[in-house]
Amino acid sequence: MICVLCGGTGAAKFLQGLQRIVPPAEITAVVNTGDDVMWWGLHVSPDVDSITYALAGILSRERGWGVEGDTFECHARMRELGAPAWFSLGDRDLATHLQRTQWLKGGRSLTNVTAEMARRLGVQSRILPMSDDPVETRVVTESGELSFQEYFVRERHQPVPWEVRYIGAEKAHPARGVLDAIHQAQLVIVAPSNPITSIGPILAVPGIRGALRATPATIVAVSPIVGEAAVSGPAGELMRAHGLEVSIRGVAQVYADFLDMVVVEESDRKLAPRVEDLGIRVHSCRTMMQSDEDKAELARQVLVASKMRTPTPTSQSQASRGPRPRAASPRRP
Ligand code: FO1
Repeated sequence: MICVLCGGTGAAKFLQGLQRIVPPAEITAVVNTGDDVMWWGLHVSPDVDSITYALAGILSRERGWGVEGDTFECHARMRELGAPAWFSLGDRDLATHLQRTQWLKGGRSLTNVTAEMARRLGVQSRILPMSDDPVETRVVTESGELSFQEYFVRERHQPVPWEVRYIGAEKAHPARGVLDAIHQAQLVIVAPSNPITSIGPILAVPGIRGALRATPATIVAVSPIVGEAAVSGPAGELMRAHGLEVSIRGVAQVYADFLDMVVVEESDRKLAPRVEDLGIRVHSCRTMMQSDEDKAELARQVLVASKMRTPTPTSQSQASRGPRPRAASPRRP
């Protein structure tokens, strides 16, 4: 089983590639819920929905969120009626939020709702929210404190961020199945998502970071940073706000206490020594995901790179024996 820690758009594209090269039933996605927002009285879970739609094959290619070919009739009418409209919900997407909100009000957990949504959309992979407890990512900026969506969408991540907070994280518990997925995985992949606002909230849920440090699985991250900038979105500014250099070294530092390897864009191969001196291996390949083939090839490269850590050939019998006992790693006392 492969466990993937996921945020939004980059993770969704990566999973579209991964499920082309491994059986979808072997994938467990652990997804950030720090972006969740109550909108028009509905519980919207953007990253859970992006991952679910991606694995169901209905994610909008153009937007990277919401449903392919969706219309925005309700959104237009809501704007005419004076409702806030800076966060656009498509008409088909709206059904997800209506049903999720109904199910949650009926007492179901976000884990249960997410699994039911995925099942009804024909998704065979497991999709787990990081927690059923509320964790809200908030961004402290030069113009005040904003929710993640206010920062990212309403303000188009223009205000300079000073700090990111995960409100409620210290009281949150990993959703049922998350810790087991990390411990039982042969491979854990940190998707090419924003280390601060997509992966950060997941790592802030007590117990998850400890599980990553203890698992026998190989852990590989795909860098969302190429050169000194994010492939997309505000990851660079947010890393800088947290005192991290915006580079593959900065990404490796966020995950240094549990990471074995980082997969980086070929053009960053020259920076490998600055990551290897953290005790983390580097695999370089093409990481930009324009086409479906790019997505599948990147996923393939991650699997190849992770297997590189097994010096002996991974014959079927060995593989079926489950995870290898981990070589003592200096970073995991
Ligand atoms: N991103 C935008 O830039 N503009 C939007 O109006 C917007 C609406 C939206 C609605 C549902 C949803 O699931 C995602 C949505 N996103 C929108 C993306 C959202 O901001 C995510 O948090 C990002 O994908 C980052 O994870």
